Amino acid sequence: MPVEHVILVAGPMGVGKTTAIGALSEIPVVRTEATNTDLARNAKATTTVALDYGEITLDGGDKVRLYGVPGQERFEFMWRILQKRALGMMLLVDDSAASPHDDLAHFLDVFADLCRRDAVVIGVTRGGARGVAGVEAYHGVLRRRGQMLPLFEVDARDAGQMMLLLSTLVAMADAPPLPGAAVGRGRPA
Ligand SMILES: Nc1nc2c(ncn2[C@@H]2O[C@H](COP(=O)(O)OP(=O)(O)OP(=O)(O)O)[C@@H](O)[C@H]2O)c(=O)[nH]1
Ligand SMILES: [Mg+2]
Repeated sequence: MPVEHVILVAGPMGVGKTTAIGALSEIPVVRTEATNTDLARNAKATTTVALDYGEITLDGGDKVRLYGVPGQERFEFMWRILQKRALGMMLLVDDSAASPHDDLAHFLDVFADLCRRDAVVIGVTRGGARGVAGVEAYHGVLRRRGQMLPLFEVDARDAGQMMLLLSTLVAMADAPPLPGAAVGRGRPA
């Protein structure tokens, strides 16, 4: 019988969360944009101030409710509440930001509940320039933290790439834990 899943899309301000939900959703995204009052952090004109919402039906008929979590730090209380009821999270990190490795570590700390459940996939946006070495550096961050989470370079505007992230997450949630596995459930090559 088809079931419903809640999946969060999280990451720093301006990383591409609303864009990613728009790329995936089969309904018009319910957007909650307002004028950005934190121009020092990010020069974008508007920012998400409550949850963005989109929906997608998977091949087997399961419905995914996608919630875009506002990226500004002042919403951190909301992040902590939401992760309790989510099946998993797509965490986006902007490779062109000032300190993207610290951003990754910070979000993995805040969403520790989901990480403990191995229910997180990471998408690195605006990469490209640094190529394989750039991706390897993120794997280094995860290794040092003892967290083997799937990580992909993505363009949040690309529905196919975002679908790969989502499918990976759903497959991880469906898979039984590996016997004796302390961390992670494998990652793509
Ligand atoms: N080059 C590039 N641009 C992107 C990508 N994803 C989003 N953008 C652009 O970046 C800008 C910000 O994207 P948003 O989707 O609003 O970012 P957000 O994470 O929802 O931002 P907040 O809600 O303010 O936290 C938009 O102009 C997008 O078109 C990406 O993967 N690559
Ligand atoms: Mg947004």
